[in-house]
Amino acid sequence: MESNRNKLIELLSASNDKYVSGQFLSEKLNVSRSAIWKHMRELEKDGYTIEGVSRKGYRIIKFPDKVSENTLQWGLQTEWLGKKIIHRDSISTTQQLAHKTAQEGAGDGTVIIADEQTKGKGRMNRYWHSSKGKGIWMSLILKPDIPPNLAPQLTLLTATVLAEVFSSYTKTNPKIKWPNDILIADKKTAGILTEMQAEQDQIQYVVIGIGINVNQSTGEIPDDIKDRATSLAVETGENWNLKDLIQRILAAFETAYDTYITDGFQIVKQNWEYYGYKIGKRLLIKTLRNEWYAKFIGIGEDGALLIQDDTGRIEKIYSAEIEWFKETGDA
Ligand code: BTX
Repeated sequence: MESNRNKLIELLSASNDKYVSGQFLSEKLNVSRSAIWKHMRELEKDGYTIEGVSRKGYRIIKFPDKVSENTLQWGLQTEWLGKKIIHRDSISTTQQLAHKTAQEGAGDGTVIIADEQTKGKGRMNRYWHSSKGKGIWMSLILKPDIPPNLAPQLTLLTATVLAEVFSSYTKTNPKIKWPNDILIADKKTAGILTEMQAEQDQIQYVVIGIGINVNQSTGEIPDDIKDRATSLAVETGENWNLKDLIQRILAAFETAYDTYITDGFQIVKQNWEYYGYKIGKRLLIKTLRNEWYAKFIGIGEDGALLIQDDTGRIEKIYSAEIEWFKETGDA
């Protein structure tokens, strides 16, 4: 029963908004046309809106708000990204399943997404809080034909995509804190974790993990990060449809990524600097070895952080080196 239902949704989704005849569906599922009709009524109980027109057939007009492989695929405006989606209600971390799926040969553009992560990962073994149904927790599997040392550029690219979608769709004013935090009103709304499997000079695959706080209320943000974290709902006073947001992000990502692969990093750099947090400010920079003041002047052609010290000398800092940077009062 359940599998027939899924098959039906799949067949209807695949035809987008075109009608699919009852005859075709009953042949495919090997059940009577009245059984098809009953399935449709059941689907409506699950939150689907289905239109049935005699001599034309059926089509789905509206999917339930719930995120699933089918609801995400329906209306997704991409050529290759998210053509395969794996959705889980709950998972330890989407990164792990993404690695496993990639190692088993998943195609470029496969998307792994979950309603909840029980062991969400941040960078350097930090945790990422990923509560059920409140945010977007997803990993993109990519196979870019670029040298492995350029992979960090993909983090910056992802950050610009999120900033653009937040700004145009949710009308917020996002800033990107180098290299991978998206801040709204100075608080972290999204984070990006890029992991890569590569041989010496060739990338096998990259997994880009994207975590976005969407519909948490202030009270739902854990106490230990409350002063540094926020959600789109807190900042806008509205709840956002996760499916719509995911689809917009995937479509925007595909466009930005295709442009990057053909034209290089220049446009990403410009977009990044447009949203860059504290560009032009004097910062306290702290690495594992050192601590000093310098002015943050932008990012380099390779994505490194560009700083200028008090003597005017410009230096590049890579993400592996920096622990944090903070604006000083005496700019
Ligand atoms: P990060 O290391 O920059 O940030 C982690 C730090 O951010 C934590 O130490 C904590 O202080 C704070 N933090 C934890 N959870 C949240 C949250 N929900 N909102 C704001 N701040 C938080 C950033 O790492 C990279 C995050 C990537 C998350 C995605 S989700 C899909 C994929 N799967 C997975 O396990 N990780 C990625």
